[in-house]
Amino acid sequence: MGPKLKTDRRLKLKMRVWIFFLICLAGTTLAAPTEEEPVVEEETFVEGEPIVEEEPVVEEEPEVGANPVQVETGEFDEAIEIVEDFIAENPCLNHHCKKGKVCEVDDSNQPMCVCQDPLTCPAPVGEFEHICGTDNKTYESSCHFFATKCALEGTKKGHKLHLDYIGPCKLIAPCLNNELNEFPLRMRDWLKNVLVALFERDEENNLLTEKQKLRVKKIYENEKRLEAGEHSLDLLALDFEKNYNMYIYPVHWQFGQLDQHPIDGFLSHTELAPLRAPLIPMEHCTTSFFEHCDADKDKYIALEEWANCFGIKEQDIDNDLVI
Ligand SMILES: *[C@@H]1O[C@H](CO)[C@@H](O)[C@H](O)[C@H]1NC(C)=O
Ligand SMILES: [Ca+2]
Ligand SMILES: [Ca+2]
Repeated sequence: MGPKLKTDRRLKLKMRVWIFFLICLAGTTLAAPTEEEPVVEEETFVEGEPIVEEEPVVEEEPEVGANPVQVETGEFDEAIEIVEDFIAENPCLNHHCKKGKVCEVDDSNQPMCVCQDPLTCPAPVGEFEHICGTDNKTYESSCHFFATKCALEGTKKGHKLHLDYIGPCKLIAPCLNNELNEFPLRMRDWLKNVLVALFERDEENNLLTEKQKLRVKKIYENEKRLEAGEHSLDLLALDFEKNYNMYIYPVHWQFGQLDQHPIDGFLSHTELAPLRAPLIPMEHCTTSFFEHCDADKDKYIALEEWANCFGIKEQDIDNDLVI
């Protein structure tokens, strides 16, 4: 009943949350692998990108012009006609604005994107919608965050402000060197477990492609596989040594999941955000880990850097495994 057990429990809980999260992530990405449109979550966490980048995007249709009250007073024919004309002509209906902006029509009836007033953001349902910015300020929701960031556009402060993690800002303990070394051990094991879990529930869902299934099947059927569960760091390290081959594919697979916008063999801050932002509050070494992964400090994590971070040997790094 010592502190050891407590730590294990905490790790186990973290692991569950993590696996759940990764499955969701895999679900979203795999569900729409060919679509041009970026996955919404990824767009939410615009991080470290230059302001000039005006990524076109992604929200639901702006709800402009369809005033339900007007539509429902439909007994008055005139009213209906006016509403319909308005809808047909509203140039904002098909005009998408990036996060933090909304569409407005200017004097010559042209749609344009303007900064959203944070006061018009929906009230957050709970603390889990809060966002911690890199200014260590808590924002009520990502809508509030991006609206605020938009208002600062063009300023140095706005340029430096990014979404750091999900949840209210809190004290994040510094990551000690030995903790930093443990991080990839656990993450590697999680990645393998996530893939196996996807494989197990794949029959109806088609979460994995045939090619991916074939690779995971080998891991799944290997009797020497370390089953998902609480394992000491020593055991994880030993298993990595003994069953090294089982870890090669999961590491590549996760890279492919993240390298989507664009698919270029490099992970930008934005591409990493879906993994980073939910993880930081649970794993205080996340930021250090990804910083340290970017060995050449060019702000992108290349496949080689990524694989290296997880202890995959250079001769086993294979672009063809990223599918
Ligand atoms: C960030 O804010 C939290 C909560 O207000 C505080 O506990 C923490 O010390 C702050 N961190 C830094 C680095 O200032
Ligand atoms: Ca990329
Ligand atoms: Ca790099």
